[in-house]
Amino acid sequence: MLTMEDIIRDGHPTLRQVAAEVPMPPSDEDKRVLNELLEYVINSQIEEIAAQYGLRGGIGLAAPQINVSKRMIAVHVHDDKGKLYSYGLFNPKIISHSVEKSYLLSGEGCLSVDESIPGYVPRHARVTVKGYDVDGNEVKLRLKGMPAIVFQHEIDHLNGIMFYDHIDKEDPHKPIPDAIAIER
Ligand code: K1U
Ligand code: NI
Repeated sequence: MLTMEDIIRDGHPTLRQVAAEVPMPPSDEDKRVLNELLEYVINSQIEEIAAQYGLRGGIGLAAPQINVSKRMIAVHVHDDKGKLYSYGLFNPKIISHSVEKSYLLSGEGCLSVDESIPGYVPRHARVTVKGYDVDGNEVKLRLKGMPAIVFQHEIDHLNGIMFYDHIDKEDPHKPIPDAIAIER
């Protein structure tokens, strides 16, 4: 199983690379890595397991964060109605998005960034994501709220983009016009 020792930190060059597409159908090795990513985020949200292995809680993880430069992400997060979005995806792609933006009032965190970096991270309020599950079946998801934010954060990792790249450097809490503010 993955632990924090497997997660590379800000400054590591892999986090700035554009990750490679995963050939479909996926190899057994690529399936193993995808399952490990999802296992990490699930385990990290179970208090006893997180404490036992020193896992920092996470709601998403992307393969480049474990120094695997391939297009794979895992997300395990509830929306504001309590609906669980638990997915491991190969080659996730935003195929359409709203013009309207949203952002987390408390800002974003990242398992590859040890310090907290305050500021608003503007995201698309709604996205449609297409990808492939661990068995190579196509998956299409319409997302809003927190799940939409997390998928965009993870897909950014596949393109070498960190959440703080989106924060206004002069004024981190500059109002984002017409955007939906999300509390959590
Ligand atoms: O990709 C990552 O580094 C994981 C990151 C994902 C993320 C956080 C916030 C906004 C968008 C994407 C995290 O999971 S940081 C930890 C976190 O936010 C959290 C952990 C446990 C419970 C609730 C939140
Ligand atoms: Ni991150």
